[in-house]
Amino acid sequence: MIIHWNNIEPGREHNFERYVDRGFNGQDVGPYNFDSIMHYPSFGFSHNGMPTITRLDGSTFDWQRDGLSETDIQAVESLYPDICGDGVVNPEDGEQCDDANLDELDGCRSNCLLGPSDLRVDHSVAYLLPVEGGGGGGAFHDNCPDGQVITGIVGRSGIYVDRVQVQCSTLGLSSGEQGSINVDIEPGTLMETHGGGGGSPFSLSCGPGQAVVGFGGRSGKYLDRLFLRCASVTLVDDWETASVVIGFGETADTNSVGGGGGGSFLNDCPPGMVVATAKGRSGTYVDALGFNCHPLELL
Ligand SMILES: [Ca+2]
Ligand SMILES: [Ca+2]
Repeated sequence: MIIHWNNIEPGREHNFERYVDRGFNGQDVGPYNFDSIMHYPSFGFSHNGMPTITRLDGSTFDWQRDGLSETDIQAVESLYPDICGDGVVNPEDGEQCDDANLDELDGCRSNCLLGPSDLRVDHSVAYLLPVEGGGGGGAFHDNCPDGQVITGIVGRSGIYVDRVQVQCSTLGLSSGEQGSINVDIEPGTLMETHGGGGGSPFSLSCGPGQAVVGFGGRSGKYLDRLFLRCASVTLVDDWETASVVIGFGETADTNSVGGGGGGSFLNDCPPGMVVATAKGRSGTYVDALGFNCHPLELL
């Protein structure tokens, strides 16, 4: 191609210098590429409406800004042979996969590591927290449906906790910003009510993205007082094992409901587990309440 120096806007000539003119050791890949996304159009930086660049035969051309040309890609690959996102798996560069897309949940993440497609509660493993309260009333057992965890309790309370109803929520994953994976926790099944109609209504609810990981309060013959301990569930990249793992944020307690009788208690799930089962006894009041903790599992 030919550079027409007289047509270039004064002060813009440096845009038309070759790397050798600027004292750099350059490297050419493939034939001269008019179709490169980096190429100026014929009238770029013209100060007089005449072309600044033409082909050798004097013809003009437009620029191409739709995407990388084939030769552009070859040039980048020759400079950076192991690229995550080029669709080629380069194991020697630590890539486990490379599907060249931004879908983080199709099994291959945009950082070229294998990734999860779903998050579930493993009900086959349970850690039983104590049942707090007395032995009156009839037993109940609330298992959140498959894939759901407990995120709150609504009910009624006065000097005791009169009634409880467990809120289960679904767990899911979605692609987040800049290659991250979001854990989505959305209200799911509201379980059956247990207890009587005394007292006034309350709602104890974990914050967005949080699940119950413990409970505290006071108890004696009945469940006197109750609060829930919540933690946010996140996915974090573990660079040591080159994988994504489940992480838990700091815990936060809900406000507490009920009276001041009985003795105080506080029961936490082991690290890494969340509450997905409630159990207890109820009649006129909630006589007793406890929970089971279960591990979360990435699929
Ligand atoms: Ca690659
Ligand atoms: Ca992908």
